Amino acid sequence: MSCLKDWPEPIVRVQSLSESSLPVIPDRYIKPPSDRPSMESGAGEVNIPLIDLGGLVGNDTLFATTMNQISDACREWGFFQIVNHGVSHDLMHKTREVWRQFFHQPIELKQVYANSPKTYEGYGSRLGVEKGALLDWSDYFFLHYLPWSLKDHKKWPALPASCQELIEEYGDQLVKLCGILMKILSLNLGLREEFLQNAFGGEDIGACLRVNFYPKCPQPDLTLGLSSHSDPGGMTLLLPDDHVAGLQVRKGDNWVLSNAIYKSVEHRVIVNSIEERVSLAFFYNPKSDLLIEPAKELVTPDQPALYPQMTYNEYRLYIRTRGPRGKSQVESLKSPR
Ligand SMILES: O=C(O)CCC(=O)C(=O)O
Repeated sequence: MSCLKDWPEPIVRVQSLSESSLPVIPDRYIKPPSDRPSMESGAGEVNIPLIDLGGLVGNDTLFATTMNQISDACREWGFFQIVNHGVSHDLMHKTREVWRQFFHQPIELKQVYANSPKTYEGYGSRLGVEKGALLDWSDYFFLHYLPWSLKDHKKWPALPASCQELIEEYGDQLVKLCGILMKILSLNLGLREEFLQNAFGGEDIGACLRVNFYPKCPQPDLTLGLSSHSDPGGMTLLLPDDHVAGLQVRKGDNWVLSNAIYKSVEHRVIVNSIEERVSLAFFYNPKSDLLIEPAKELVTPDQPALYPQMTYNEYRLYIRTRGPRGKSQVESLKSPR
């Protein structure tokens, strides 16, 4: 696959479009009718699982119930909400707000961090490098938290002054939580508790943060803040905006390491004309050069490996070249049967 050097067209910051008070959005952001947000949602009938992780330190019955709830949510949804997860609420609030302040700084301060598709690190406004592709209504900041060799404070915002310290603290608490969840996910698959963490590279796992900024949009019914996709990594911890909704999830497909026993949810983000939205997606990923394949214990004659082996780097490059496209990218990799 070719190396991604630069964006195919000059980058336009969505925030500057929003702030210019255009009554209509440029054509590049108008999605085909089939991809536009549907206004009548069946959300009223659907209950996204909400799991109290406090149950993991409760008595045996509570522990077993909580483990089952997580197992069901991973198999049926690939997505769940958690409470009593141990991450400080004050820290979550401060980290999200410091990022909001980052995006509200003058453009010159943010442009210093303008990113390229080579690593995606920094301040960005598009995913994918296809010339003429339709674009999403959002800007973002992407950074590496782990491994240590990729973590570089010089690439993190120097302002607001507390930003780097908050990212450090937030990342530390999220890595701990991911470690706990990896054990639970392993046990629920009938694997040793350290299985998934080791398969991800043990101490050398990767962790990245993408902070999404969805500016107000004059025609939210024609576009998306983030097109439908499923995250390429192992697990994502999402901190949504505390008062502006936007995330939509679909009950969808596969997760490679578990040979599709666990789902990787397809999701997208809608925008609105009244309020901006900020979300923090923390990606817990396999070490980039490890070969990813299903756990041997989960492959049987009846359930052969669904995908060919590949490294996480190869897979991510595949996704990054074409940008978010629902599940089509993972589907296209399926082994012939
Ligand atoms: O903004 C959101 O709620 C979701 C963000 C997301 O899906 C992502 O960053 O991959």
